[in-house]
Amino acid sequence: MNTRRKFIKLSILSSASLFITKQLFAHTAKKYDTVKDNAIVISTWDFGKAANAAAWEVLKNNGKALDAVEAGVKVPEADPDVQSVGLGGRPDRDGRVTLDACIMDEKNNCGSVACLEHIVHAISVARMVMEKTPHIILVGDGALQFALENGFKKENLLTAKSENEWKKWLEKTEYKPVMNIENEHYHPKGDKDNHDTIGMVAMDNNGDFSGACTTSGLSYKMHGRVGDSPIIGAGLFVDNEVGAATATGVGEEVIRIAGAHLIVEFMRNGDEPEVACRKAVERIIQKSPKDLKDVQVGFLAMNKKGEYGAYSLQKGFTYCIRSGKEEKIHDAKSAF
Ligand code: SD4
Repeated sequence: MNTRRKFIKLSILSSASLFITKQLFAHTAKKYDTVKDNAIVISTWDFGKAANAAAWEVLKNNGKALDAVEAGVKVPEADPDVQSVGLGGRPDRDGRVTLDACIMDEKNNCGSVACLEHIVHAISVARMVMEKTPHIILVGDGALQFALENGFKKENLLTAKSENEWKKWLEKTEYKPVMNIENEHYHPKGDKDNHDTIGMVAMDNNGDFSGACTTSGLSYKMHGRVGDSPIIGAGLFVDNEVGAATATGVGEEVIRIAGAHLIVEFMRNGDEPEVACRKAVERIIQKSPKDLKDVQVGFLAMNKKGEYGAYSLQKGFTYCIRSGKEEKIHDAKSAF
């Protein structure tokens, strides 16, 4: 073999081995990426822990954030003991359990249902609105009709426990929706049931975000009242370039400032999640025409780096986080 041929052969061999080495490293790097715990899920209130566990089953197997958040929030929806979401949710003042829910993915697809009755998994109906219709929001009878046409089962969501509490509330015939703060009338100190909506945000191993939010809304609200939870930009917002945010508490205050969208925009401008949530709470304090003494609002957010944070108006807002490294319930800082 002359020198030139040898040189070409060597060059081919070394290019091939470089290619193989690169492929090997690429493979290792990809594997490392996958196990380096991109995946993370956060959700509102203590009941978020069980919801996160279900979401984590999807995320840890490299599932999509969209599937994770749906699977996650279905847990409290199906739990009759969680009296602020889905089955067993507290009714409106007419005794009707009406559900609000929305879902949003990494491509800005979104779907929502509001004032939906008789269907346990409002979040799955919202997802179906997103995936099977040209619309984003279906409400009331139209949402129910759509759900039934698509195979959802009609159920009675009013459990004996929630019905009895509602009847007791009726005795006072005092119209004051119940807030999720410790309150001498509804949630005496130490009452563990002083929580509300589940809002959940997840990033999957691919680095993609989705969010879901589902609730039976303010207890004993006026029939037909819709809160922030099914309103994209208020109760939930996802921007895959930036992160996502969700809200819980008195929806009127969250809608007034387009809370979740505002937080994502604060993060887009460089704020860390907790700072963004705090600024949104401060915006409510600045702008609300209402007396906020008995009003709770909690915000929860996560950015593309997997950093997360929360902030609330009043003390008592908790949230849960689950990742490859951490499973924890946190107390949010508050303005008051
Ligand atoms: C709403 N943010 O309907 C929801 C849930 C709630 O107190 O009732 N929070 O306003």
